[in-house]
Amino acid sequence: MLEKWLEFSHEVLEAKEKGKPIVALESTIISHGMPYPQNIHTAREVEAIIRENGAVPATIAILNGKIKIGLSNEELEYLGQSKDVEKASRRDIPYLLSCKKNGATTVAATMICAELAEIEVFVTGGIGGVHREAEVTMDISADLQELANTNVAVVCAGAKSILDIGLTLEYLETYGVPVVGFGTDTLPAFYSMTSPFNVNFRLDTTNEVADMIRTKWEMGLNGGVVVANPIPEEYALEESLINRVIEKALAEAKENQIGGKQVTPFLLGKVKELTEGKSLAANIALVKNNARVGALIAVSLAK
Ligand code: PSU
Ligand code: MN
Repeated sequence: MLEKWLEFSHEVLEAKEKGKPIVALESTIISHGMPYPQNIHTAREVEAIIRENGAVPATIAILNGKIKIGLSNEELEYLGQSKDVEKASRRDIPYLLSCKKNGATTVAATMICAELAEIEVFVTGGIGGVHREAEVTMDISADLQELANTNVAVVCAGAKSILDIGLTLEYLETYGVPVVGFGTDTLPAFYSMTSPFNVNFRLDTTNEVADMIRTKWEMGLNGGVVVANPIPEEYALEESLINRVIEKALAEAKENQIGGKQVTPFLLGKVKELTEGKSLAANIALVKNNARVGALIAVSLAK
């Protein structure tokens, strides 16, 4: 049944047959998270880092009504350049498939596709979460419900402070999603190594992280795990700068009455504009750092 929708690249198919570790990658970050051509360069570099660390990358997207697990160069290029690729989260998948459209998968949608493809580890930059003032707007990313239900470990650099990080942690706690700090006691805030919030558990090696993930699923405790990996120090942005910029971006979003799935891409775009590209360099560095850690976790899990 599912074969009808899933299409594996040769590389990923071969990895599956040989039981090699595989790491899923999202495509919203390519189509809606970074500008061209940095998006394509980063996507390729991230794939290369995963290979160098002993795993096989599987970038996921919806193309022409198929869920692609592993993309060709041309497909990556298309996702990076085309202006008519939808941002695809859980609710968008059936429409995009049945109408044979193209979609760049968010964390939520990538988790769904990774689970269908039996891939246990997924590397990204930042997860969606509970937005500031969500008590009025009810803007809570579908990523959090996916983390509650879908058996994929997500390696990220924490949550951006465009979100309400405290409420995001409360939400994850309610749904039993462990937030693990990789070599850190505090939850990183994407552009910075720390935030005012603690992680639930600190683990210092990828073997320990893999053991915890395996234990969760062996216990039948369904749902994801957040592995929070801080941005490398030399790329971290000054917190006063980033806070100022985020306040400005949030005010502009409000002024322009941005809503629904436009909110996150709008805020990310503004932050980039207002930091004159510094945020982009940080974003690229942290994703690459996550790729290394995610690959090593996948290797440990495959042992
Ligand atoms: N956070 C980032 N960069 C991103 C995203 C989030 O720092 O590119 C993307 C991810 O694909 C994430 C999505 O799953 O935005 C969340 O969107 P929303 O808030 O609409 O659920
Ligand atoms: Mn939202």
